[in-house]
Amino acid sequence: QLVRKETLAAQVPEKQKSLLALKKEHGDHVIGNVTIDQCIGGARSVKCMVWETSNLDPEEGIRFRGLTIPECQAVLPTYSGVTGDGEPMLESILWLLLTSEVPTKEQVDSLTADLHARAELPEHVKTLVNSLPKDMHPMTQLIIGLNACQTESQFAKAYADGAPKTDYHIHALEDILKVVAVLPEIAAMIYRNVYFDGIVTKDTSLDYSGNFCRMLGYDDPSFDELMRLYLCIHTDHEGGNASAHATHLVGSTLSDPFLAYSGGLNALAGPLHGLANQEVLKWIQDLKNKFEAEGKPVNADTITEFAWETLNAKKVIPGYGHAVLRKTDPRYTCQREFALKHMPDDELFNVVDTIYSVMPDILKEHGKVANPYPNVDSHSGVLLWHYGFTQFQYYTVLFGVSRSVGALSQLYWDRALGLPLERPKSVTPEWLWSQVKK
Ligand code: FCX
Repeated sequence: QLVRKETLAAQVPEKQKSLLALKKEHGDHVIGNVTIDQCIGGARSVKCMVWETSNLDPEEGIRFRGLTIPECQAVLPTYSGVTGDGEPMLESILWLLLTSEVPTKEQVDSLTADLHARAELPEHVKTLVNSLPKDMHPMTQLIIGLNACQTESQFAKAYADGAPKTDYHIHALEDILKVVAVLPEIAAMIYRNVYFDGIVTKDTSLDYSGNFCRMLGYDDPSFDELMRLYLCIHTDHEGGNASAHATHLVGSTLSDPFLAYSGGLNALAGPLHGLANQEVLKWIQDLKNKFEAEGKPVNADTITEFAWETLNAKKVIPGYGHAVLRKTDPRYTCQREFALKHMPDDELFNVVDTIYSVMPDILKEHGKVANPYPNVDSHSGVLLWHYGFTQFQYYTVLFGVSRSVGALSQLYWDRALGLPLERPKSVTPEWLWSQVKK
């Protein structure tokens, strides 16, 4: 209620006016040019998308509405109610990304209640998710579950009923909050079905993250804090990453937020993107198994040997490198700090730390990688593993729950600002040759 009526909708006219003025008065101002390299090479650094909610600097990393991760940790409401004492609540960051304002604890609590009230899954979705084969990848199950929830779309209904385009953002917001609310429900059903007894137990006296942990079957307050951190830092990474961009692209056709975010989840499920977090754990397990079988310790030398085996086999080191970042990802750093605080002696944390001490030099020596430093996926798995959450095939689902918050906050603004159908120009190789042979 607060997000919708008192803060968010009131901001729309001003922002519409500003973007319109930019387009009208400076529409022909050149902000870059495109090389053949960029055209063939996945459009790296081509500036062709507006993104309200966050910005990624190659050196500094992500800022959510202008705030770095440490700044978010310092100012956003926490579950304890004491700002700075513990991790920000997911609802805090949802509020920030949607409205660009730092919420009060009271505002955040109202959003928690709102999300809990919207969380009920339709019966047909429960039946469908329960019928899925246990050996189907959890991300595939999540995507099927979310697509099936599309029956609830108020945006699709309003469009079919002839809603004016000036109202699209109002209907989109209803769907956006519904998607954010139902994702943990679908995700918990999948986890409990695939690995346990299928029973999901809620506790809506808790916040979004705490309740999600109970539904997954965890009741350690320290794990709740990890989930809060995890969900906050994975929300948004500006617009060009594959999951956010896919959501934005699909949404630009006026597909509703359920369908648009399902598109984003499909992109997240790739190993060069969100699936890298499961790949990191697999890489570490393979490393441990190999050297344990050979009677060797896991240390800097054996990690170096294993890294070169991976690179010489023409495979990537999961969790390292980035299309934009050129320094250690601050999402890695804050997870490392969490580990130093909560699990300094954990065996796998120490393996990850040792990998960090040798991998940048290995990748520099390898000579191909633009960024030899770790990204977010390099650290997230070992934190979950510490709490007994060892089912690493599932890890990307947690990323998927979180990314909805950023990609869909932006989708609200896409509709509020009336951004058009996205349709860049492709060119043929022959046309490219014709340009250089002129
Ligand atoms: N290990 C080995 N080789 C790597 C590498 C890595 N970690 N990272 C990049 N390279 C290789 C590329 O494959 C490419 O090789 P090629 O010339 O033979 O095609 C070359 O180095 C140059 O790539 P680069 O410009 O550095 O990186 P890109 O922007 O093309 O790709 C990703 C960025 C993230 C895809 C790449 O670094 C990678 O594959 N990393 C491992 C997977 C991973 O961790 N993904 C998660 C990223 C992120 F945090 C997220 O979205 O979740």
